[in-house]
Amino acid sequence: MSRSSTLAILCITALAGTALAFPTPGPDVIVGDLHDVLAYGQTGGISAFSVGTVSCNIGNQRLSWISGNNQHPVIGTNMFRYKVVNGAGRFEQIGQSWLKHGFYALSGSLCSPCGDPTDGTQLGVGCSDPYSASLNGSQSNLGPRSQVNASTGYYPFPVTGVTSPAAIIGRRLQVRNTDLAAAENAGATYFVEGQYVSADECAYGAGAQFNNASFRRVNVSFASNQYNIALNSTTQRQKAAIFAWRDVIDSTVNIQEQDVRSDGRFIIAHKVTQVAPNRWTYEYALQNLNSDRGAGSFTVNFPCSALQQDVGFNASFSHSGEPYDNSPWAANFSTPGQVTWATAQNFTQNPNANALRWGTMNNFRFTTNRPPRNGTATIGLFKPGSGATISFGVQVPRSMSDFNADNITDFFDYLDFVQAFSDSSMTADTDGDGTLDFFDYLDFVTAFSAGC
Ligand SMILES: [Ca+2]
Ligand SMILES: [Ca+2]
Ligand SMILES: [Ca+2]
Repeated sequence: MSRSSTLAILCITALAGTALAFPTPGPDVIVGDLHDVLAYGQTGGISAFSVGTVSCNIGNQRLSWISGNNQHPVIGTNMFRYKVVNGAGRFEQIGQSWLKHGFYALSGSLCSPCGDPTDGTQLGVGCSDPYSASLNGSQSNLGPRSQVNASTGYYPFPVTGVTSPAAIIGRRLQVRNTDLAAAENAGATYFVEGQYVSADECAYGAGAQFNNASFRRVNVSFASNQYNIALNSTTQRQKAAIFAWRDVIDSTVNIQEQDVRSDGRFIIAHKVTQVAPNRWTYEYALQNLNSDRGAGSFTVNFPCSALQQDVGFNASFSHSGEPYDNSPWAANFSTPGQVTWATAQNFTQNPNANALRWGTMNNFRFTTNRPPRNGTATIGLFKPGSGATISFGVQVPRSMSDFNADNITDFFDYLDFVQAFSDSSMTADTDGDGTLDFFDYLDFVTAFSAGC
């Protein structure tokens, strides 16, 4: 049995275990700094960048860094943007790169004094290793994401089956110009993210692989016919980019982490914003940190009395010969009481369907006439495995018939509505047009009869 397959099995064993209470020895790589950026220009409406990364080993054992086999880390970078659209904020992924393959670990002291220098085939305990933006953007040394299992850290090596990179943008961190243009993105805030994947640390289990992404704010500008990025602020270590929405932009954003048994982690952020007297925008962002199974659907409660308005979706795009479909997930309201966004095809129909893969984030949104209540969202896992879904609490639209907002529809709601209506209380203005009339009464009775 090869070392890599041994590691993969060990990793799953460790993740499946429950002994998380005590510190686990082992190597633990993090992104200590995003320290360097480059812009390469544009082709066909797409701009290319690269981001330099400095890794640190904060564990208590050395981390493998062997260039000639699959026992070295791979490094991905992403770009994200926050902006306000029609009164509500959205934090979206707008770009992704292929993966830099680590080839030699220096023995630097970025995170702590390096007391364990090595010959370059391992990252010493407490030591750091820098890759410049130029190295991370060197096209011939970049491999596809699709061949990497970010949960176990396994990938075949050497990389095969890839086509030559396109000039300028091939394999690099690609972003559509429309996602960068000042005119279309007034007031936007941009972030880059770096993430290391290492089979070696995964073998020691229980959490070392969940701190491998860090983010940093960048500024975007346009000059000499190309988009440029410049570093801003400082690197936020051990935080996936989705945390920037809450920790940099808006402290009221809710974030939770959901782990898939024997697999990896999803991070879900959401926020409900009242954008008009009778309108609320629900924004959900789902980042797949390192789940190999990926997500194939996302479902939230949506009562039949809720208006469907500005239903939206966003995903970043795979490129440069990755086999994945890039078509957007369609929203489906056909099941009463919920909305589900899903891939165009399931895993059986197409293993390369447009699933939410590791290292990427999707957004789901709608605006409706219903205020929020506590409800449920569900991730449908894409690849088969133990358990098909993960459910967790989020804010969802409250049904019109639940007039007293206690999360159930019963006769008290009817009584309370009739009282409010006869008192000329605007709480009974169910259609939100600012006047109380028979149409409001009709709307409520219709929703009440349907139980939604
Ligand atoms: Ca780690
Ligand atoms: Ca009620
Ligand atoms: Ca009305």
